[in-house]
Amino acid sequence: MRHCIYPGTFDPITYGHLDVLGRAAKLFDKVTMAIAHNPGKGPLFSAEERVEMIRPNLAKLPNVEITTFGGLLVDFVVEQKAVAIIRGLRALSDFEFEFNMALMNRHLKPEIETLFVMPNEMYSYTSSNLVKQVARYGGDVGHFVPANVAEALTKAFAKKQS
Ligand code: COD
Repeated sequence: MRHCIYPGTFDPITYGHLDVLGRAAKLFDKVTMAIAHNPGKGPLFSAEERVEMIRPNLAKLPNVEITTFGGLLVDFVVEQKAVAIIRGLRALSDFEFEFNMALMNRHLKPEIETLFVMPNEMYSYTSSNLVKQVARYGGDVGHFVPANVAEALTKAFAKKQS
């Protein structure tokens, strides 16, 4: 069984992430979405909240599982008996960070491949950070994230202001 890991912070998940996930699910027998706790990034949502937000959006992808992880990504990939890491590439600006991370992961575990997937170009300017900025000031993010995520963003920012 060909199994890959799609890791990220996903704070929050966007249609761009889901586009990449759908493409990976067609290529592999099994995809595990791995939500990094990533406290260093100061996420708006806890890892558990991110999982709960993503889960309803996986209904049409029966070969996708979701979980959280801490520690080194490559250790998690080995523990899961997966063969590859999937990452999304939106534009040239993603390249340097992704290139360095892929080479470091290869240095740590040469047997694990990193594969890059391009989302539909309509998502090339979507990012979790921009979505959060728009939502923070009351802008409509419905074009970029599923309805349950837009709702969670509205609630999270309302709570921060109160
Ligand atoms: N369209 C398509 N892809 C997108 C979009 C979009 N609109 N937005 C983002 N993406 C891609 C990103 O390029 C990335 O591939 C993926 O979606 C997830 O993005 P993020 O931003 O949610 O996730 P990151 O980049 O914060 O994830 C970083 C990791 C958690 C993978 C990394 O920090 C990690 O591996 N941490 C564990 C510790 C470790 O092993 N560190 C050493 C790594 S060398």
